[in-house]
Amino acid sequence: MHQLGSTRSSLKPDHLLQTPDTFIRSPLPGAEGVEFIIHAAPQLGARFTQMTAEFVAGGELAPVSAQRFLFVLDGKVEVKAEGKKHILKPGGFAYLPQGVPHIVRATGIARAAVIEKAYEPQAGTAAPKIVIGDEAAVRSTPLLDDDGLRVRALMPDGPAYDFAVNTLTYDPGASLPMVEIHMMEHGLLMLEGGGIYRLGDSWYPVYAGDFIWMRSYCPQWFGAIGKRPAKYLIYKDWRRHPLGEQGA
Ligand code: UGY
Ligand code: MN
Repeated sequence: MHQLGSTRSSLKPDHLLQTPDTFIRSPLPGAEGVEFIIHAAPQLGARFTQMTAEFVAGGELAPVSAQRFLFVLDGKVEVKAEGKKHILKPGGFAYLPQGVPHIVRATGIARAAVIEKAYEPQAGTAAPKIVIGDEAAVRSTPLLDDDGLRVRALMPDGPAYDFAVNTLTYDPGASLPMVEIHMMEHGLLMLEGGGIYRLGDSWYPVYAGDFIWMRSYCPQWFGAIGKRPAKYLIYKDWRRHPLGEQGA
C-alpha cells in the first residue's frame, strides 16, 4: 500500500531507525541463495555490519574476513566449523572467530541476523573460541536488580572477545533505568513486542522487526508498552581501549 511518502524510519547523524517498509534486499558476492538487508555498515558510519540474511533452501553465506555472529530468526541453519556440524533453530546462535573457516547453510527457508566486525587483537589474551548456543538456554540476569528487565549475554565475557551481543527482555511497563550515553555503538533488532525508544532528542514508537543503529554517544532509553514483553537483540563493541591497543 502507498504510504504517500511517510514512514517511521528516520536517519539522523547519531542514529538510524529502519522499519520493515523501507527494507531493500541485495545480493552479496559469493553468497548463493541468500538476499541481504544491510542494516548497518561503514557507509552509515558504523564500525561493523549488521544484516538480515534471507535464505532459500540450500542458501549459503560467503566466507568473510571478519568475525561473524549469527542469530537464527526463522527456519533452520546449519553451521559447520572445526569438523563439527551444528543445527541452529530460531534463537540458536553462533560466534565464529576471525580466520576460522566455516560454512553457514540453510536447510530450508530461513532468516538470520548476521553481525560482522574486524577483530581487534589484544596482546596477552588468548584467541577467541567458537561459541554455539541457544538463547532460551542462557541464564538471564535482572538489569540493575529490576526483575522486569532481563539480560541474556550470548557472547562469553572474557578479554578475548571485543564485542557483546545480548538480548534484553522487558515486561510491559519496564524501562531502562536511565538515559544511557556511552562510547559503545549499538546495532539493535526488535524481536518481540514494542515500546518507545528515545534516540538522541527523538522518541519513536518501535515494534518487532525494526532495526536501530546508535552511533557512539547517542542518548538512548527504552520503555516497553503493550500487553506482552518486548525483546531485542543488541550488539555493542566492548572491552577495547578507544585509542586502540595499549601497553603492547
Ligand atoms: O548494554 C547496553 O548498553 C544496553 N543497556 N543499551 C540499550 O539497551 N540501549
Ligand atoms: Mn546502551
